[in-house]
Amino acid sequence: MRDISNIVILTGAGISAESGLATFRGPEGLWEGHRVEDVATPGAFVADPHLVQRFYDARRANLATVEPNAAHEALARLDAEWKGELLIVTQNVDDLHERAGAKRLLHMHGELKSAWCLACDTRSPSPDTLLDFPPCPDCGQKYLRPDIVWFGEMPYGMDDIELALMDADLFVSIGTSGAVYPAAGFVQTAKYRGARTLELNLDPSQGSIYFDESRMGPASELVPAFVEEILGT
Ligand code: BV8
Repeated sequence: MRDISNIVILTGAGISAESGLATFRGPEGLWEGHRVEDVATPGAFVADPHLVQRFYDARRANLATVEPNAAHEALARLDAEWKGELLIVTQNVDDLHERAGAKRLLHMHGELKSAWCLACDTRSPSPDTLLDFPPCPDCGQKYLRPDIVWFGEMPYGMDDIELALMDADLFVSIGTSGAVYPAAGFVQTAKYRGARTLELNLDPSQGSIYFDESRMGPASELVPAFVEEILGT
């Protein structure tokens, strides 16, 4: 881990699993019998807006019942103490990284706590529920949707992510199955540019073959140990 200066970290649902938030493709990966891929799409929102609003209302409400775990806390400590470049790219739409204190953070798939007005295109803090289409705080019209990147929509921050991957000396993937693109392709970009690549995951992911090293186990154990190791260098 010597001569590491620029680090990019990608997190997925697995880092929040020990906080009690369900992952997508684990046994509990369905919601009211719906596959997430079927609910998290613009088509689903047009076809049944109330079903989709209920899906995100339930997950937004759930945030109040969970806390960051040792893995989120360890990344926040790395963020505070790391003197080089660091970018934490999360696929997660929960707010556990920020509640643990992470600052250099990018939500590439949006956030449950943000709402997006389809009338005036502004983003604003989301009300607890969007089910009854409350008025946009900016334009007053009633076209708020969850500020979440659905399948078929362009993830946020791709330019910043690509730039960070170009300069990365170390790319670490934590708690993600490697099932969803373009996030699942970041390891290959980093590797191509000469970065070391490390995976911390409960099980082998679809992208494990691309990593120089894969450590299997719970994030609450692997991530604090990794942060100790990297800060010790
Ligand atoms: C786009 C918000 C293009 C919704 C989500 C090739 C290239 C580009 C695109 C595609 C492509 N092939 C297919 C596509 C389309 C699609 C895609 O990838 N589909 C998949 C299903 C094949 N991609 C897209 O549509 C993306 N957009 O490509 O746009 C474009 C171009 C031009 C113009 C316009 C558009 C957008 C994808 C974003 C979709 N939105 N989330 C919501 O959250 O409700 S994705 C969703 O999956 C979540 O964000 C989630 O984070 C993400 C990935 O899942 P994971 O986080 O990995 O979670 P999962 O349950 O799968 O795995 C958990 C892992 O944790 C497991 O490995 C487990 O072992 C581990 N784990 C469990 N417990 C622990 C643990 N690890 C450690 N400790 C533990 N305790």
